[in-house]
Amino acid sequence: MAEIKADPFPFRLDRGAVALIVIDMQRDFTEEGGFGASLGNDVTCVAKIVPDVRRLIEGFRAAGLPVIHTMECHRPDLSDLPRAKRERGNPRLRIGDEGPMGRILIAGEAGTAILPELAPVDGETVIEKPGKGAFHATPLDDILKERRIAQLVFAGVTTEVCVQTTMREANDRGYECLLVEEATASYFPEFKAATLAMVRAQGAIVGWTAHLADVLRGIAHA
Ligand code: TIU
Repeated sequence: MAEIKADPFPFRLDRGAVALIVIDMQRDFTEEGGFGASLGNDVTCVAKIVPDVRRLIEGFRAAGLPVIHTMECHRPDLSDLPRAKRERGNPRLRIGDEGPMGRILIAGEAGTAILPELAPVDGETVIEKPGKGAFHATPLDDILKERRIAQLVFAGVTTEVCVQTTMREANDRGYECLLVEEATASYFPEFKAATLAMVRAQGAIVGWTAHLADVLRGIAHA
């Protein structure tokens, strides 16, 4: 059992029960012409975390620990896209519309793919999810239980939307959750800061936060 320096107190890492979950590191959220930009966001600040997410993934792989990737996406026939989600807001391009990288947020399209530098390797689980949370309408919980995973280290985008939603879903299902500060980003830096603060408040009410270097040190020595 290794300890990772974390907030609000050290995280006791169980090497046999931990997985990294990388949330939605897709071109649709990090590149011009994708879903994130269609909502009016400046995508440059989320794209900046790619090298740190890569370091985290490589640390897990080097330690022989599981890496799980998620993708927010919908079926080409939009059968898993609630009307409320398609019609929300006033984006330039809606989910399912043809954009410069293919149809927005549709499985199999170029823009929906995970960034090549963070792409899953053989044997890594990829969860395609229609919601913001990765447990909603996916087999994630069954897969984790089958592999006896009880601790989830989180990276990805965006901190207050898909990452926080998934952390809260996981926390309610009994998983211990740790969010890596340098490996997550929001289009709104103040929302990232607020999410980090609210996750670890009240004695880790949702989970822990930790710095990348401390997580890498912890998994290397576990
Ligand atoms: N818009 C936004 O901040 N996020 C999303 O729509 N999806 C994810 O966070 N992946």
